[in-house]
Amino acid sequence: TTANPFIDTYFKTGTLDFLPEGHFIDGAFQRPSHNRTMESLDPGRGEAFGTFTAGTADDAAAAVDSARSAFEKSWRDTAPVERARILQQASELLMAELERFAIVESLDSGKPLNEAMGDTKGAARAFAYYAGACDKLEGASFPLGPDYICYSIHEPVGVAAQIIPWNFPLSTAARGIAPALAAGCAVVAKPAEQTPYTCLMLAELLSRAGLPNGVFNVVTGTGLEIGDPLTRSTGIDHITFTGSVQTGRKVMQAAAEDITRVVLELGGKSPVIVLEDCDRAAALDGVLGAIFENAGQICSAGSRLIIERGLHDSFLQDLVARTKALTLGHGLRDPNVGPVNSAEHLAKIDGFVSRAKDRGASIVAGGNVTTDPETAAGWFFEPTIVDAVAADDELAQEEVFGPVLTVQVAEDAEHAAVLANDCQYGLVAGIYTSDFKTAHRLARTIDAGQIYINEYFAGGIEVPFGGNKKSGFGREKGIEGLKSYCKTKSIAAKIS
Ligand code: TXE
Repeated sequence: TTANPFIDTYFKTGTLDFLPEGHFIDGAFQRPSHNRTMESLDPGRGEAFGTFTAGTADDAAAAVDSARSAFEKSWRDTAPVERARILQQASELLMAELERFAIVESLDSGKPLNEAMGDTKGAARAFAYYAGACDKLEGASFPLGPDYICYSIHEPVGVAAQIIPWNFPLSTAARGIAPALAAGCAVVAKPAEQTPYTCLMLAELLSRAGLPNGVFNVVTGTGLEIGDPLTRSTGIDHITFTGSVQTGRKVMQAAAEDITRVVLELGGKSPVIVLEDCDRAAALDGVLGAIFENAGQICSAGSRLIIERGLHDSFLQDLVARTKALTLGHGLRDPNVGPVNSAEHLAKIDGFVSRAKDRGASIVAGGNVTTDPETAAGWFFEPTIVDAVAADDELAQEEVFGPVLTVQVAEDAEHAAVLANDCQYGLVAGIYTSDFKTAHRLARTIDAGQIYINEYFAGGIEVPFGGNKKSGFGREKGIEGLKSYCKTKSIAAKIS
């Protein structure tokens, strides 16, 4: 037993009695007449724990209509300070209901409960941050001389679609939904079919926070039946997509039909550079967290360790020891590393590692599919380190999206930067060194949207986030993330 009655109930019954059902459209849960459902699976046990609606293109269209009408009727003209009040209230409700959200998030995605708690706090923080920004969307005035008045205003783009992945269901939703609502947009969200629940719970919470009906809608179902029609809908003015490059390409093509704005946050293969003069303890913690948090299923995971030659042997020895000591288990039991999200995804990770083994890879930790040591169930992959990986090896180039770290040796800082840039992705990069000049020189040289110096995953909702190269384009978070949901209008008047 645990200290939490929800968790105890779940382990006894295999389900939770407060899982939402139906789409959330026009301010209420609605079950469409077709009554089609899908099962949501618990990755820690490999079994279903709930059902949800498998929507159709008609359901997606109903959600878009609801959003458009709410946008035009009132939301776009709601005073910013009123929008701020609602978003702040949502943030406070989320903090008050932290455990309930975190338990569902952990169960649905598989991630350890303390990580899900962190994600839920991050989501609450996103609502608070954008609550504070609602009434600060200032325009500018332009000096055309005494005969003119010329100024700009930021208008909401309209109806924004959010297509959300399964690795951070709640926090990815919040970082898109909060700025969209703050800007005055209405939203239709489509959570991943693997993880629908916290987005639906968020919809109900936003209603309680005072959000008018129809301003935020959620439709659940597959990418093909809900995601694709949303990207083609003429009622959608902005698409925020987080997911794979392959699907991102389809989203961009569909958006091109109607010249719809799109922000794409795609995959990564992010380097962590560790130089000889680094703070070793900080670097060890950083490298471990960068790849094994959320079992490596993070777009910005640090999946390529690039280490200076003189440090390689001793650092790797410590890293391997720390990696082998990590505990695995069901997310709700709060292990160091949880399961991966699905059987298909486990097979994908295993495919990468098996092919590397066939090529004679030097696997110095892990390397195998496994199960929860307590129950012999679930979809787990051992925390894995592969040493001496060539720069052009599949494992150093492709996103594995699992707990698999590659190691490459650099001769010096400049060589490390060359290795870091030798990749199709450019999302983030980590640098560990105590020489601030080297750190900032590398930060300028590396082609990535975000650089972490001496702490991986540093920064928060205040800091613009997004990728270069195949990692996508557009920025979320920060004021830049808010402006993404605005269109600037310039007004020039002759007054003489
Ligand atoms: O992604 P998809 P999948 C990477 C990671 C992973 C791989 C595949 O490498 O192994 O992608 O994951 C919706 N039109 N990332 O298959 O397909 C889908 O329902 C519109 C990186 O889960 O990109 C889900 O809601 N939408 C990543 C969302 O897109 C469509 C996070 C993401 O699914 C659609 C996740 C379509 N045609 C995976 N098809 C990151 N950047 O963090 C699917 N979807």
